[in-house]
Amino acid sequence: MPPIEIIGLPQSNFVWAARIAAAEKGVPHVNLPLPPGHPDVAALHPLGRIPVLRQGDLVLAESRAIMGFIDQGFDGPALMPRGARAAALAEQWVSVVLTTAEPALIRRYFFAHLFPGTPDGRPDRARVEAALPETERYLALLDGALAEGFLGGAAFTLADAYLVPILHWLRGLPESGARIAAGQHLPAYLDRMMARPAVAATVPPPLPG
Ligand SMILES: N[C@@H](CCC(=O)N[C@@H](CS)C(=O)NCC(=O)O)C(=O)O
Repeated sequence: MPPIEIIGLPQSNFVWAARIAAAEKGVPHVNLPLPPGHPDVAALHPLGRIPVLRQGDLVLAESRAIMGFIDQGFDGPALMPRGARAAALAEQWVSVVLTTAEPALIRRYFFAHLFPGTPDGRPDRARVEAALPETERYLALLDGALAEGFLGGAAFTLADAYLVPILHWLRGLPESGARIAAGQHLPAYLDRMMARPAVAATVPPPLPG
């Protein structure tokens, strides 16, 4: 079998989610830590984004396609339920995270800390404050959805692979860290997830700065 490469900086929540999926499935992979926009990434991804999966002559962009390929294409534990009803319920949570929670929590709140664009490099307080209400809202929503032990259910799915990197990065920031710590399910969930072998094996190096 040609080796599987998952291309993209390992700190990217999408790259990490894809790597968690591979590790949960028991599929070995190599990580090429290239940033978005790198010429090698631009040559493979229609939008120059990360992650990209490459295996032999197969090149796949978009984390959901990559994670679906990993789940469907290899032996190992199912990462999405196979029945229509359970699969749809899990997919619903994948979609909630991908389309609404992630942009609010990472792109708007977390990036106001990480990429502030301020002269002294300090967090952009105006952007942080503007993002806080929706950060609170999504963390409360996700907290409630963890009642059965995993996101939206009682077994690990790709929805959890997407959520763990987001929560990991948010736990390191003051406002979101406090909100996670105060959650009913979030702190124990994140501790349990971080202890899973597939997650522990793919934890990226700390973010620069
Ligand atoms: N829908 C894409 C999103 C990927 C994405 O936005 N990745 C970020 C890094 S976390 C990126 O490449 N950003 C660069 C850009 O937006 O140009 C997926 O699920 O793979």
